[in-house]
Amino acid sequence: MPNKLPAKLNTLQKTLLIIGIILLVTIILVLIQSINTGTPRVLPISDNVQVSGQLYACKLELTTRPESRIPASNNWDTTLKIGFYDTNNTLVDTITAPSDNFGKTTLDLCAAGYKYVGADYTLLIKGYSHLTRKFTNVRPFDYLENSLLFTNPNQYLLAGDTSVVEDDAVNALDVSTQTRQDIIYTNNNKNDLNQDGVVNALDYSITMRNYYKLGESL
Ligand SMILES: [Ca+2]
Ligand SMILES: [Ca+2]
Repeated sequence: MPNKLPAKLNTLQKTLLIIGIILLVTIILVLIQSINTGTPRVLPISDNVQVSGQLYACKLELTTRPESRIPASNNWDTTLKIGFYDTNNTLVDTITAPSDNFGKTTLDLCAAGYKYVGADYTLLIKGYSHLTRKFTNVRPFDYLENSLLFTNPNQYLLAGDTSVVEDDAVNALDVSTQTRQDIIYTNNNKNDLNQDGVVNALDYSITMRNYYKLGESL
């Protein structure tokens, strides 16, 4: 009997100690959670959150197709002069850039310092030895990255404007240029309209087919 009382006290002490430890750990965990996460704020239904802004394109990819190339595919490179006109037909900018064999021209408008917003534009696009084509109601700047295809047959860039006189017309000046002794039967790039590597009758026939044609304008 004399030994039972201390034994009971020890058991009670152990129980209290365990309870104390559990309470202490619980308190510490609650404190840590409240410090780290806090209490999330739930917006009441009456809160009205609005986000607005304008997106404009940084990267614009144009695909154009010069007519009558030999071979007909993967042979569409030229140098493009692209005029951007706003809804008032006011010239915003003119950009000159090469297109690759797939007809693609990639413009980084942000790097160039341009800040266009979403709106309709008219594009006047002229190839290296081609007449100007007009593309209306174009929205090139609605997305951060945008691609425009101008490759339908009625959108082909018409060839034959090769004279140093930049008149955006196919006429006698271009014929006389194309048949010059220092150009005919050479690989002169501007007069090799079909890009088969030589200036000859095939190119001359393209010029004659477009004779008297003019580039499109606003
Ligand atoms: Ca011309
Ligand atoms: Ca040729």
